[in-house]
Amino acid sequence: MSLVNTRMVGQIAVLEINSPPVNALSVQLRSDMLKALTTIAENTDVAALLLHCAGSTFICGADIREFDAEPLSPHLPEVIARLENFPVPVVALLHGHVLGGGLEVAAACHYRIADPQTNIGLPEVSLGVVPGAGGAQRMMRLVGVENAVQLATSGRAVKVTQPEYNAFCDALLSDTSFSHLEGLLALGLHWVELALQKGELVPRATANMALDQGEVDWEALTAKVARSAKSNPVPNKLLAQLQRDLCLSVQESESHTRHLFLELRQSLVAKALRHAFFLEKKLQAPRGKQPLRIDQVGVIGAGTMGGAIAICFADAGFKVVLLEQSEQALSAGLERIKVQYQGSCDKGRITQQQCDVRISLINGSCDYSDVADVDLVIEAAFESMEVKQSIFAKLDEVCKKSSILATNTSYLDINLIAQATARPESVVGMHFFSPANIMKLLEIVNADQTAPAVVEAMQQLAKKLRKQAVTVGVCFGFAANRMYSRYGREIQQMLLEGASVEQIDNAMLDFGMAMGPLAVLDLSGIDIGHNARAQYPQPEYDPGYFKVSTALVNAGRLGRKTGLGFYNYSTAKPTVDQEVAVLIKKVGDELGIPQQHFNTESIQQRALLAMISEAAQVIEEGIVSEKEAIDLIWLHGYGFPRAKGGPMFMAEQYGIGSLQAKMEKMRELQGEKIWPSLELAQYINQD
Ligand code: T1G
Repeated sequence: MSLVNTRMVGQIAVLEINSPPVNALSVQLRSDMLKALTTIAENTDVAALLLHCAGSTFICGADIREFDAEPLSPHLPEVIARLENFPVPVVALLHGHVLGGGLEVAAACHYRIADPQTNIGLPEVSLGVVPGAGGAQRMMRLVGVENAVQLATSGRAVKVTQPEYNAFCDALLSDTSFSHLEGLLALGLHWVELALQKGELVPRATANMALDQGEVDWEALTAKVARSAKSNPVPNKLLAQLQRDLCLSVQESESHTRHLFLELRQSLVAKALRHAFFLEKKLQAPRGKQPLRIDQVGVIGAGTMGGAIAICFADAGFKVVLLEQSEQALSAGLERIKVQYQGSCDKGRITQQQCDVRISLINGSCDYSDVADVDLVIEAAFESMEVKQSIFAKLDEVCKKSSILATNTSYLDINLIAQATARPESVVGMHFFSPANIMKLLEIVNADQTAPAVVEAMQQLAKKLRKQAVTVGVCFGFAANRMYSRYGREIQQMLLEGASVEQIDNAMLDFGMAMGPLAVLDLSGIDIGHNARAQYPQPEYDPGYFKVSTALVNAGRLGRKTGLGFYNYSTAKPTVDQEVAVLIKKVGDELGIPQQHFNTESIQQRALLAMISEAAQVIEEGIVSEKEAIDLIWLHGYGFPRAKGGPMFMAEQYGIGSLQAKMEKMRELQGEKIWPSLELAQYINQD
């Protein structure tokens, strides 16, 4: 069955693309488009061609699922050339998302008319490739060199109404302007009819349009792109090529980017970024399921986490009751929220109206009866079992029977919290990551008696909150913090074995982590993890187990909040503090830890090995039901470099043989309990 339909409306040939869910430019669609264009071109009754898409969106790019295989003909540049050189005017009618190859198709059409809500973008770099069919070059002629380069190197989508890009469209269609017409297609057809009557439409190739080079500060642009690209080398590769090719014709420059696109498709970075893309899609909540209704939400605790969680829900349009023990704590919490929103407004991230609306959605209270009718309560109080059990007993008493009771605990046993209620089936973990309104990761903790419908409702809710959710079981630190704690253990062990603080952090920054692990500890507070671990017996088989943190906490070095941690924060720029090196050496000597030489590579390998080892155990114990959850946790919870795909993706690159050998060596050095022998083949793809 063809993925395109064609029909005549008066003198207008309508070519409708219909390839759900996102009209991706698969080889079949490319072929069907070319066949349809050939037929239409032969029809002399045609005065203009209107190209549009059925469904919720225009073309969202090439079919990414085809990137693992050799590219098949017809290739997109053939479709682009046919559209650009079409004998009659071609008008693209745009809605939803116009991304990648979809934007390249639209830019090759002679005119573009759009729904004002349309997003346009060239996200190729976020997939480790570059626009392979002249999108950047044609956009330079439509919206100017700098705007086009920004769009192509950032990978971020923008609204067609954004001033820098509104030259892209010849008209924005909203039914207010044509109230008598039903739907976008009718608006589009009417626009083409009027333009034809006025003789305003002619075939015009974007590639032949003049290029206004303008004053582009390439040096500043290069620095800016490098900063935002983080571990992804592709944006700067594209920038350099576009700068080099500026004086060439679209066709010449396009052939260079095409070559780069084909080269990059099979690169490890592109494979890692594709892995991350499909990971996120695979684990997102299934569409169309009718979950339990959640309109109003209660949040217990207006501290840093509670306030940020309230913001998450208000950002998604939920009414929130924020409950605190005292008026003083409540007004401090509400004030922080106001400041946060006004800050986002002052930075232009939200409008003043959005700011006011979201603040108005969050109502404070010190009276539990105000959460009696909410559909979901999220407890974000002090991390103590006693405190949480008393809160849940109270909630069980006051909340309506259908309310779901969730806890944001990051370590504690949710089964024990649920036992404080008569409705353990309605108790679930909703573990946000700090700052909760920024971090994408959300751990949904499925406790022993949590009802499947409650878990499903939380998965659907996560989508509304624009979170990447993983569903996990109950254990110390659940999946995420358990793995991060194992990574932290290995980091501290390497400190005891002679690696320096700056060596460790620089090695992990070089690896592409968003922050060095010791700088992260200083930011979140060294005492937080220390106090959480203190509630559990220390493992005898691991004498160095977080002994460095213990030593710093005992020395009053809790991190940024005390001005001293692994670094010294008395100056604007944190400095390395010899006192810490002395403290660590003293602990290492007392424990008789054998010293060894470290370099960037050995630190990175050892850290990654620990991540993979703990991940395999988390999968083996069924704490996560899908192994894909591991990489999603690291990418969205701990700033693992996306261009490396995640620990499990990297494990596949390393290969089981070399991993087993490295773990065997560590087991000989540190023992089975720390480095258990694992059947890695069960968890790591080798195909
Ligand atoms: N190819 C294949 N499948 C795709 C796809 C694509 N381009 N985009 C989405 N899907 C699948 C997705 O996996 C999911 O599948 C379903 O569609 C719905 O997506 C030559 C080289 C468009 C904003 O990078 O950003 O063009 O889970 O759940 O939330 O120069 O999808 O149902 O099985 O995300 O409404 C550039 C990627 C390609 C766009 C819609 N294009 N897609 O979000 O739905 S490179 C992109 C998105 C390129 C050219 C180059 C989002 C979306 P399933 P969804 P959504």
